[in-house]
Amino acid sequence: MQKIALITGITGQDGTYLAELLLNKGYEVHGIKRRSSLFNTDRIDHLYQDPHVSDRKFVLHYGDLTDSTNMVRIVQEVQPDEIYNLGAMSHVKVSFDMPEYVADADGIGALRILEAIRLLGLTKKTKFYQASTSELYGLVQEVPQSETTPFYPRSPYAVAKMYAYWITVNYREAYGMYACNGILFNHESPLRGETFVTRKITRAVAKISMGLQDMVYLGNLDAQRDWGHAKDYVEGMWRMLQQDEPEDFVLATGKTTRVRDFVKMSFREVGVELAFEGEGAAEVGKIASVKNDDFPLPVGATVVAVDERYFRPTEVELLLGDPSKAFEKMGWKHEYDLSTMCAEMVQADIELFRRDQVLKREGFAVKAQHE
Ligand code: NDP
Ligand code: GDR
Repeated sequence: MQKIALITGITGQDGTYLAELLLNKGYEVHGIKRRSSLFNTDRIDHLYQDPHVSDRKFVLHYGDLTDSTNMVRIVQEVQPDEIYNLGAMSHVKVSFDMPEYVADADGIGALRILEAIRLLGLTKKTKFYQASTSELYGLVQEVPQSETTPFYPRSPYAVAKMYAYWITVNYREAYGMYACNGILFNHESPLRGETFVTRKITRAVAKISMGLQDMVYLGNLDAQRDWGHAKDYVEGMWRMLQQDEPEDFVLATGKTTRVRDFVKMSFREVGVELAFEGEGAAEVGKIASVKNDDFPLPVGATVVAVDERYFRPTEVELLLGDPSKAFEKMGWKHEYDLSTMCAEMVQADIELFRRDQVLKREGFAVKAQHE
């Protein structure tokens, strides 16, 4: 029997990789996309099937996690075997600017889907995956962090995700639903949103190396993250819904890296060694030696500066996950290492900006997007 999956957040990084994975496994995949004034399906356009084609395997529905009736209608129409709730306003810093909306979409959004499953009598049919996060650990209580580490959320985003975490556990216990939380540590890829730190860095490195940008402003360079590759992590999400019993799992690499080291690693990919001056807020990074002769900036040029506008009112300083439960029970482990992923991201961004480079060379204005 062909399985049917419904993915919220299908236009995002993880939604795209998960849709690809499930289509390859023979699933019929439905996704919820938001109405926007411009096309917002760039990442999934290669999966698109014209609505006039019969027997489609990839179907998009307009919807929003803040709209209960819309959720009920879509779940009723699709009758999914599996729902992956990946939709969220997922930027931690931005959540301080729009906390109420984030509580609604990221917190109550999960409840809306769980209620749709329950009210439609699908509790025995439909399995539910909640995109929980290592941000739940927040202020360090224990290292490494595992399924039993206490939570201490440090942002409106994390607090909203904490509600979603517990309501998922509660519906599992109260109604016997197959519902689980994947507590995922940071995962990145060439499809990562442009304002998350890794992608912001790899984009900047690509542009600087191509003469399209002079420098990049960053926030806290001392934060430490357990970074994996999104492709590995969507495989773990799927495995969580294929177990005999629903359980919550941490997915992580078990290694942590400082933001500054990711910056160094990324510049190394274009042949540049960076020396940082001092530590902390006033720090300015300078090129110490330029290895490639044709690098557009001189030795000693400042390419990284710290700007406190990127600091968070409350920061999560250290994330380091213990993925041993996922390995023991599901045989899951990460395949990509950080330097391979970093190289992939920098090269993908260089490819992306080749067009801009030609335009600039021919005298056309090139749009700057530094956020
Ligand atoms: P992205 O930000 O790339 O994607 C988020 C998706 O959610 C987009 O498709 C977005 O749509 C959609 N969305 C936003 N608001 C709503 C809403 N109100 N209703 C419906 N859909 C909405 O996130 P990722 O792919 O990186 O992450 C996927 C999920 O996993 C998120 O829930 C995130 O919080 C969580 N997570 C991510 C981790 C990571 O490191 N990537 C780690 C742990 C958890 P649009 O394209 O229109 O904006
Ligand atoms: P995070 O990811 O907050 O961990 O949430 P992000 O890449 O935004 O930040 C990681 C760390 O880098 C520091 N930082 C900067 N961050 C951004 N965005 N921009 C900067 O200029 C910058 N400079 C330094 C941050 O302070 C932070 O410490 C991601 C999201 O995908 C969440 O949805 C997910 O739940 C968690 O990962 C796990």
